[in-house]
Amino acid sequence: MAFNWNDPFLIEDQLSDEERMIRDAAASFAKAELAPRINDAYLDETTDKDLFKLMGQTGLLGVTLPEEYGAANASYVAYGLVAREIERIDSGYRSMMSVQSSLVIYPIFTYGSEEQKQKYLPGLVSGDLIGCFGLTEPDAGSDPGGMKTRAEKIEGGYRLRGAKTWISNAPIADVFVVWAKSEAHNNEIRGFVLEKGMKGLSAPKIGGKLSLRASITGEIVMDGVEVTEDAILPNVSGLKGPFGCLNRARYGISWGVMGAAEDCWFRARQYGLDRKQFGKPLAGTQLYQKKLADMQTEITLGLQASLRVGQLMDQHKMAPEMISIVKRNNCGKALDIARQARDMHGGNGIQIEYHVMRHAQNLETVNTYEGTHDVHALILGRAQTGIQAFF
Ligand code: TGC
Ligand code: FAD
Repeated sequence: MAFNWNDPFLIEDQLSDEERMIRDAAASFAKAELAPRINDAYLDETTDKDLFKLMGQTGLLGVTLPEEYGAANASYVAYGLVAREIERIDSGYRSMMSVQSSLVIYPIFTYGSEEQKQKYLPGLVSGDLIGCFGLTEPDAGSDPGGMKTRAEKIEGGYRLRGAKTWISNAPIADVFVVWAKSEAHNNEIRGFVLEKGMKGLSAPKIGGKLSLRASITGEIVMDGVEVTEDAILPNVSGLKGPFGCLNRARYGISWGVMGAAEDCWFRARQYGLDRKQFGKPLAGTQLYQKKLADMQTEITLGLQASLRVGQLMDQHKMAPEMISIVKRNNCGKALDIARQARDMHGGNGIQIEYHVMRHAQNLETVNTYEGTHDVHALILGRAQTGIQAFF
């Protein structure tokens, strides 16, 4: 049996025909629509809203949802493969997709009323509506239980006050899934679906990011936003609501970052084959080959692990700690790989045309959001010792 250097464990053979088909659609889309846009979008810090519709038309939003909402009813493995292909181009584009799929479509589908599902899901799946997810606050990041946003009971509904920060898609969002402590429910955390244009709701852009520049980020300011009773997500309460969404998004990220890492690895390999110093290709030196071998090893192990977790999710055997292992490991490894690839490109490595430094910059964010590298270590430490070390 010949060794396949870019698929050492034959991941390809472990996918179903349907998964391969969705993966191929995502790869073609990424090549045709994302690759030509990314350099300008990154340099200019602009987000193309039309990409949501284009992703929707290609069937890449909410892929795990049933067909009645216009979705593909695909597996979690397929969702991971989509994330990998999109993040091969840019982590910001994957962010746009995964917030929409895991953090907006998923909670409305899982925790929403029938009316909420009918009202929002078709538009979110087609990309005609853009969604965002507000959990983090200026004083509550790793510790979302410390949130200050409050929902006060008023006649016929609720009045929301508070501020969310670092919210992907917020400035261009039509639909806002926000989490607040509800006074009418013993201050339990509850989810609310807000809509653009509501009185007291604004979402200013956060400018000046040196990372994830192609994905717009903002605040959500709720200055006494009044909503009717039907805005509350009826079927979940407590932190397990937002965490149920984060499980899906973190899992997708574990595949996505491997796509970014693969792009860095393939580019470093090719650069080393093309570039000669001291009379021979860089790829013919021991140090260069050691770095390529490390990249190949970490990516192969990371992909195989995410595939396993995806299969377990599809079999309803997932535990959140499994996802902490792959989110933490794959983000950390992808960040190391991107930094190495930047170094292996020498001076050219800092140029936008070579892509590797953009990936490295992006992965700084991905290693931080959805639970930092260290927070996932604490989740895993607690799971094996029974002692929580957060405080
Ligand atoms: P803790 O006591 O551990 O749990 C409270 C309740 O939540 C339940 N729970 C989970 N349920 C489902 N899945 C999970 N992963 C869960 N983790 C916890 C738990 O069972 C309990 O339920 P109940 O019924 O007993 O009340 O809560 P804690 O306050 O001690 O939590 C600590 C910690 C560190 C685990 C947690 O707060 C944490 O994970 N922090 C990280 C915060 C985070 O990930 N924020 C992400 C914000 S969104 C984002 O970054 C989007 S970026 C998207 C993009 O652009 O791609
Ligand atoms: P902090 O919690 O203040 O952490 C700072 C440092 O302290 C980290 O190194 C952390 O690991 C460490 N630390 C924290 N607690 C402990 C502890 N107990 N022990 C040891 N070390 C600890 N949030 C949303 O809700 N929705 C979004 O769409 C979203 N998109 C984002 C997009 C971008 C570009 C970014 C940068 C962030 C986004 N976030 C979003 C927020 C993100 O989830 C938070 O930034 C993240 O959870 C970390 O919170 P923090 O920034 O407040 O850092």
